[in-house]
Amino acid sequence: AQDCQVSNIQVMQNFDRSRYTGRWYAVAKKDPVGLFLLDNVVAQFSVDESGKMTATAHGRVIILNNWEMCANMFGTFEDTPDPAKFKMRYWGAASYLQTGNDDHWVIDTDYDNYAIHYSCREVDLDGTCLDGYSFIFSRHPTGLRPEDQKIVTDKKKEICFLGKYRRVGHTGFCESS
Ligand code: AZE
Repeated sequence: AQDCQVSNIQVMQNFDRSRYTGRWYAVAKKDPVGLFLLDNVVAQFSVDESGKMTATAHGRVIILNNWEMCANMFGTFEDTPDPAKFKMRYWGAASYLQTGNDDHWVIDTDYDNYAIHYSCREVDLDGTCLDGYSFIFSRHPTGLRPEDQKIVTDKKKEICFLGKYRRVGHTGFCESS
């Protein structure tokens, strides 16, 4: 079922952005090339009065000369013809943080427990993803429920990132601010 073509990746059917709102804890991530959120990653999704999706996220980062800090980030989402595929413009509360415009796809979610996010930044000449990142989110700071683990593993395989994830720790580093 998986030929690893970015254009063939199946996303969430009938994605309901209002059910996706609220707090999500990253429990695992696949990193892109370059600087990235290290751990303590928590995202908060909202839908405004006009129906547009926005999000905030924080996470521990190390920038410049080994300066460790909590990155407070903002994202706005541009809709596409597929309700589960967005373009995300993002920036940091501080100017020295990262800005970008990434794909933001919701691969699967049950809205109440788990969500699988995918973003390919660079598609290779053969149609596979050359540089991308992905978050596994949970509604529970303690991690995924055992009954959701197989679903998540199967989806990691479908998006061709199986074996490329690291666990995301939550130590409270970003909770003080
Ligand atoms: C995401 C959840 C929705 C909101 C945002 C997200 C992504 C944020 C980054 C941040 C990178 C920051 C760095 C700072 C030095 C997908 C978690 C904004 C990719 C590297």
